Amino acid sequence: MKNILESPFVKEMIEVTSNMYRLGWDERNGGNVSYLLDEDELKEYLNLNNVIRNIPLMGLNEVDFDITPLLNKYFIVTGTGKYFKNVAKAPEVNLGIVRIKKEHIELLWGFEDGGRTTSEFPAHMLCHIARLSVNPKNRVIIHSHPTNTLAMNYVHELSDKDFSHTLWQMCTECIVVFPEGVGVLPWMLCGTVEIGMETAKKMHDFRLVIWAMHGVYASGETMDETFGLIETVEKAAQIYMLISDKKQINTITDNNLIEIAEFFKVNYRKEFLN
Ligand code: 2HA
Ligand code: ZN
Repeated sequence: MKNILESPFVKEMIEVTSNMYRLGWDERNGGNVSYLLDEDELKEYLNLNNVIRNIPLMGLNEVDFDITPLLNKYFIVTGTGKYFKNVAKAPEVNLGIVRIKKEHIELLWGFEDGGRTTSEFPAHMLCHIARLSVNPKNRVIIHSHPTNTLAMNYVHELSDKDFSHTLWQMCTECIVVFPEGVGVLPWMLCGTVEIGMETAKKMHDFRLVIWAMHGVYASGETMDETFGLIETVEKAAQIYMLISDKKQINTITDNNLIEIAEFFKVNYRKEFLN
């Protein structure tokens, strides 16, 4: 068996959580990450017949929604109550590798202090199901609390169209990075299946969904793509927060946006232009 602490997926989890902590996006136990793993790759590091213990699905039951699309799939995921700050120094305590079953999840590695998967596990699983239905290559869901994106929620209209349009105008390349725009949910109670369902609905159309006054849910085929998406939205929101109370004399016009999108050949959401 290879050493799991040297595996690319554990290293990527450490890198992404450390970066998000250092950027100030994930204070205390804020944020969570889940990453769909390839069984053949995982087998090189773990005996998959060795179940350490079962963990309840935490709000996931057949009445809530159908977990079937994820049955027997493997995820590495951050733990409930765990701090991103601590993942690098104790990955085997702050992270877990689980296999999804109908009635519970099986812990195969990690959560060594008796911990369990993030309280946002229902939302993560619903988002994986939604993204896999539109892109079978999707593997990553990240929830985070990026500072300027949250700040912007307090001072900007929260419709998908208005919010996306403003973000596109804040940096020239935004429309290339997220041509579909972003989805925005109103303030809702977190940790529930309901917010997970609403997020998943929007994830059919957008890779990134904002939870107003709370944070973002982002998805992607790789850790880099997913992190880069949050980073780009956050950068745009930062520009907005730097300029929105100042006299603005220049802008990126809708014609400019069309020009960029056409040059880079991206399929942007045309109804989000004015
Ligand atoms: O898990 O960010 O929304 C900590 C959170 C919950
Ligand atoms: Zn949160």
